[in-house]
Amino acid sequence: MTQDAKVALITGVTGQDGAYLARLLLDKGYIVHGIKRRSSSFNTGRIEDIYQDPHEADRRFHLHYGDLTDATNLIRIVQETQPDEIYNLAAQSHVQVSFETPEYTANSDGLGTLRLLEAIRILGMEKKTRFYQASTSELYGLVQEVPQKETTPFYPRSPYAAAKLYAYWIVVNYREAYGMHASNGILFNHESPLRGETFVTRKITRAVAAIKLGQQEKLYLGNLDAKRDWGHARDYVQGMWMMMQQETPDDYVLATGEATSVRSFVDLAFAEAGTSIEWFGEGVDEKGMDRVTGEVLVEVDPRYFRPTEVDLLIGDPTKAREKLGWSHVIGIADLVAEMVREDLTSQQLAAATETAMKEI
Ligand code: NDP
Ligand code: GDR
Repeated sequence: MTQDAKVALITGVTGQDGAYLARLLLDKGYIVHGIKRRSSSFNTGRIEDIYQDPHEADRRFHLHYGDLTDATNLIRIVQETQPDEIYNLAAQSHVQVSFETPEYTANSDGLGTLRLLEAIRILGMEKKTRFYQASTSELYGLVQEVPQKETTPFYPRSPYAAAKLYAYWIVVNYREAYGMHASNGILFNHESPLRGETFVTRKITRAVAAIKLGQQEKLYLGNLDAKRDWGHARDYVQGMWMMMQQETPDDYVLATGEATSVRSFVDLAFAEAGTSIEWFGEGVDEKGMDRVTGEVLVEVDPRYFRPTEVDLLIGDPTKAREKLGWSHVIGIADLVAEMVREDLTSQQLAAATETAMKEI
């Protein structure tokens, strides 16, 4: 079968982007190895449909236990899998959580990247293995320039962003020092129905579905004024792959070029479910009510405020468009519609199953 197939290793394969990227690479004929963490409960829900039983012949999707905090484990996996391309997507990726777990976040997101680069070097694979680093628009942090592009100065505003800043620069350094094909994708927020439930977009679409189905009364949120450049993960993993196919490594912004506030995202999500929201009050007292029934559906809870906030992220993807031929396909309206639709369907299904179980 796959004698000449390219081999990819994805860290963070059980996450949102890992799941989309694994599918994309399998569709392109790659042999895909993914690193998953040991967990006391299943953490492979997002990759269930591409999972292949170890007993299957001609298997192209393989999972390995591993962790970015464990150097010897990473060296062994890289040695065993001999990847042509490594996509380093694993991270403690929640900005607010990074204020609670700053040292762990630095270890996995910052030093974890170094460990993988060192694994490549220790094994003498600098000329064989290309490296993609999941860098982030959070590097821009405190607004220095709008829209943000590859040359915009960084100003990280969280332990997560500071850890990712180290990772960004160690990738640049290994590229320059050892001639490695290592690239940073500076990706602006990208979402999907597979988005983690505690990121704001998914928290909103899940709550809209639950409120619609009578399973939840209210949605509590933090800063409604924050603006993000939200795209769809499916488009962004395509850009990651494109970076790895370039003759020379480089750093690229992937973004839509359009920013939306958290408040407007709420409006769009409720509208998708047929509810129009009217806002009243100010600051922590601001509320969103159903324009028809007058019922308050959204409230601000300061517990979700961050010690230091990133107010506005809006990216300029010109370089990616000109050099990679990449641009986003799915806009904010379609993204919100897909997320709300999927959450309504899955929660309806869960409710029906629960009822059926009670009737047995
Ligand atoms: P997710 O949080 O959905 O996935 C993170 C993945 O990393 C999960 O598979 C998780 O495993 C794994 N992981 C976490 N810690 C470790 C560790 N110590 N060792 C090994 N694996 C670990 O993130 P996304 O898919 O959304 O993002 C992918 C990458 O892109 C991340 O690095 C993120 O920081 C970055 N990024 C994301 C953006 C976005 O908008 N989505 C934008 C810019 C950058 P488990 O499933 O067990 O928790
Ligand atoms: P972000 O995503 O911090 O941009 O990081 P998140 O969805 O967590 O926050 C976006 C904005 O919404 C505001 N917000 C809330 N956020 C959460 N999570 N929960 C709330 O209740 C809430 N209310 C308001 C936040 O303050 C923030 O301004 C994501 C992650 O995927 C990172 O890994 C990635 O690097 C960046 O995107 C680009």
